[in-house]
Amino acid sequence: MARILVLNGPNLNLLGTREPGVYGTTTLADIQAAVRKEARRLGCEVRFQQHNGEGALAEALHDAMGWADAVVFNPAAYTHTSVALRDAIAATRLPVVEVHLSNIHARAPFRHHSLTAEVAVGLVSGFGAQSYLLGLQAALAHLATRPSPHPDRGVRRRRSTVS
Ligand code: CA2
Repeated sequence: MARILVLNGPNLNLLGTREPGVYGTTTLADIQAAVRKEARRLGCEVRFQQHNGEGALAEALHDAMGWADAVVFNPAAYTHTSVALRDAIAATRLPVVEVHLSNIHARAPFRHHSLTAEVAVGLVSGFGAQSYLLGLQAALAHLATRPSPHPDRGVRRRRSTVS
């Protein structure tokens, strides 16, 4: 069974409690419940982490190398500023699907560029909480196209037989 880290960056712990006009009324706990339900439907394991600090996010990515097959990551404001997280993603060599609640390209110009998406396998942006479900689906679809880095678990390709 594929194991997926769903990782959230700074201030996303405030979702639903502050600035509902920008980010809506759905809380991070609501999103996690929806992702857990989707994970059950898709047959994968999900673990959640949220950190406000860049170092803690980098450590979560390092730790994921030891157990995760892929990461669904909303780096929040660090998306646009963090060379450290960009390098951490590249160093882990884990497939990372970047997700955003809002469409970052429809917002202020400073949000248009993502440093982290440059090293992600792809980006889902603009679908609210649904972005996380689409991100999870994308991560699993990506894993299905390649052999698992963990031979004892995860998504494995069937060995073809030659007669
Ligand atoms: O749209 C997204 O998911 C973002 O990653 C959200 C970030 C923003 O900096 C990115 O450009 C796009 C901001 C997350 C802050 O969340 C808050 C939630 C409630 C109150 C205040 C901030």
